[in-house]
Amino acid sequence: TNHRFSQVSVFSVPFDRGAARRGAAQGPEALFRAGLARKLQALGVQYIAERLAPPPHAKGTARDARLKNLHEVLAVNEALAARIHAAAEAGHFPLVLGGDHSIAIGTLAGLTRHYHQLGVIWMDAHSDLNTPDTTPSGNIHGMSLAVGLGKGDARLTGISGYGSFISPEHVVLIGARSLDQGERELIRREGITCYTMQDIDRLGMFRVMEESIRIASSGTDGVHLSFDIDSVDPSIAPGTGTPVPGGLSYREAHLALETLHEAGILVSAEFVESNPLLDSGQRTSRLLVGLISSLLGERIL
Ligand code: 4U7
Ligand code: MN
Ligand code: MN
Ligand code: MN
Repeated sequence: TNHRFSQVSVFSVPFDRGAARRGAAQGPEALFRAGLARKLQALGVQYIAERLAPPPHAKGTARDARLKNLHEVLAVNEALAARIHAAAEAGHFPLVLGGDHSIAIGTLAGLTRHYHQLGVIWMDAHSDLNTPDTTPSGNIHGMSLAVGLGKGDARLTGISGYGSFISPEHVVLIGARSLDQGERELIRREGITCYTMQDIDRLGMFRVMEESIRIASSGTDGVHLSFDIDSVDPSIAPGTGTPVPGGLSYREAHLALETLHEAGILVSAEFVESNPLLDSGQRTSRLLVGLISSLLGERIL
């Protein structure tokens, strides 16, 4: 993915309390069951694997319907941010396996401690730009990109610690097809680049990736890929909690990750929202192992 990294640090994050449905916590182990370790070895990737501890249930703490399971989300993301920062400092490439998408809060917080001008490519059916004021659900996995931009509840944005956030001009959304009204307004107001499924239909995935790579890497010191499996069409990736029809095809998804490998701009990646309890057999887990392989340089010929 990028020659300047000696090693990949794989972080399994068995956490799903940022989402409405349980099961994404089992995502990482399903990827290993589907052959991830064998694939990394076959690709010659030097890696170390670490599993974060699931946070204890916060019992007796006040419940907030606009920020569900806030205390658990804070605990896992504070721990993750510290581990990601340490990996980045050590010159490693963090590969984060979720877990629901709320864990991007910790990944981004850890990365922005080290990379002060981080670019972000966010592949998702959604934009995850809600705040407690706009959320229709109260689920924090729909707020993680907003938190990365420094918006939302101060306890969540405070995980970043150093008050260093990503800038809207360095963010690119790819695959969007389910946006809430508050998210649309934020995208327009902040001038965030968004390639919707309509744009991908019209421009083609290769051009969308060329433009995304240019935008996310211009004026930044590294680019993070946040890949929500619900960006892919539910007909080929059924194992996810918030499926939306009309998503990326198998080849569009692979093309995106192959293009990112070739560009060599990434400093980190995460794959989230895979829910083995909703999968049909190992379909989604196997697809993800293939997508991760494309990102790490697997070639057809
Ligand atoms: B995911 C939603 F209202 N926008 O905020 C919300 F449609 O990480 C969905 O992208 C969020 O899967 C989906 O709850 C979060 C909803
Ligand atoms: Mn998401
Ligand atoms: Mn640093
Ligand atoms: Mn999503």
